[in-house]
Amino acid sequence: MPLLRILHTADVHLGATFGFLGARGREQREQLKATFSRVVGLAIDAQADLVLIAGDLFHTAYPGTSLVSEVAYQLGRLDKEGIWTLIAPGTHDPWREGGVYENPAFRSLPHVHVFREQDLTAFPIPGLDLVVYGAAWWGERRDPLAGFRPDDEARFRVGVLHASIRLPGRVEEDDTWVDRSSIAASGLRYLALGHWHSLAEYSSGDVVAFYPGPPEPLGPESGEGKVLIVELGEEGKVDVRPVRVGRRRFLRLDLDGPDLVGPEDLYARLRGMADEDLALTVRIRRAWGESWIGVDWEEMEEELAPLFFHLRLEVQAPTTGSIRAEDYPESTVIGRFIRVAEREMSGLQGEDLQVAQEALRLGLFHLVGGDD
Ligand SMILES: [Mn+2]
Repeated sequence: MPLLRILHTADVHLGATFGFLGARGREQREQLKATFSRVVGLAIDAQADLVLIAGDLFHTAYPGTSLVSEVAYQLGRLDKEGIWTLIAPGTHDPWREGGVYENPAFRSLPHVHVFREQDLTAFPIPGLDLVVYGAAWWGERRDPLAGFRPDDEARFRVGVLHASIRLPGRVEEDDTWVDRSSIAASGLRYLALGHWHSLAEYSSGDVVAFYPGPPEPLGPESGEGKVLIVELGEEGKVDVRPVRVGRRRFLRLDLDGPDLVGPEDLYARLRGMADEDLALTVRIRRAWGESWIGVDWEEMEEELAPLFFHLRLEVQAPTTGSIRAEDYPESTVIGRFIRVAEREMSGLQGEDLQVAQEALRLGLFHLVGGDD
């Protein structure tokens, strides 16, 4: 039996627009709200004591009224169950005069607290023997955990912050960061982080620290749509369990023409990946040569698109630099053309060479059927 159960989420980005999804953008924008509602449902079902939101709950500091009331309704569901929600404003939804976190809809919920200082502030939670330390992002480049020492008698101490981790040689400068040494020295049992968009652990010393990533994926490289259920037990025990709540998946697939038999093979492969919740971007390199002549890429994309949430085929256009003779046997027209051209060009220089290179480029262009 855990003594304290926390649901940790961050980077929800409610209100984000998804221009790159075209007509489907609106649906994903709606899905962010549906997934957030699922997160709230999970906190209730899991009988969490509190929910920590480590920044970027909203995509902007001034979201529209209907979105604010929707979120206030969701936080109200937690409030009614006596579940606390603690929010550390992030880079996208910073604490601002007249901004979203000053909205009466938030202030009227007794179990909701928004951190508004840039210094870590203690928020003791009555009845749980817990103090939550949090800060708001204010755009100053400093480590809010530097020199921090907790000053309380509580049994449990957790932190909530929107920040990068400073990783020497990799991440040195950002709008906000914490050093691993300050995490290790913080005396916190658990640090709930937000800002980086994928699930990652940065536990340091005895302090367990995680980024959950967005609960609903926002695009490629934005995690798998998970929240963390964090359980604090006896003797410093911390158990962290990721739970998938997101609906959509974003995937980028790189394919190389010479590894594919031809367009039918590609078509069959993509058909086999059909998934109405998958946004798939396929990058196709070097799809030129006999078997690819005359492929109508737009038509292929149109035919396959209904099998996915979103599908985009990015086809690399051929250039002389990207076509290599060794990809094409002498027996093929292109193979022979490249070899003859290279032989002719070997003795040329200056303007003659430029003219010959242009001739090769145009010839290849016609042979492989590139775009105009
Ligand atoms: Mn974010």
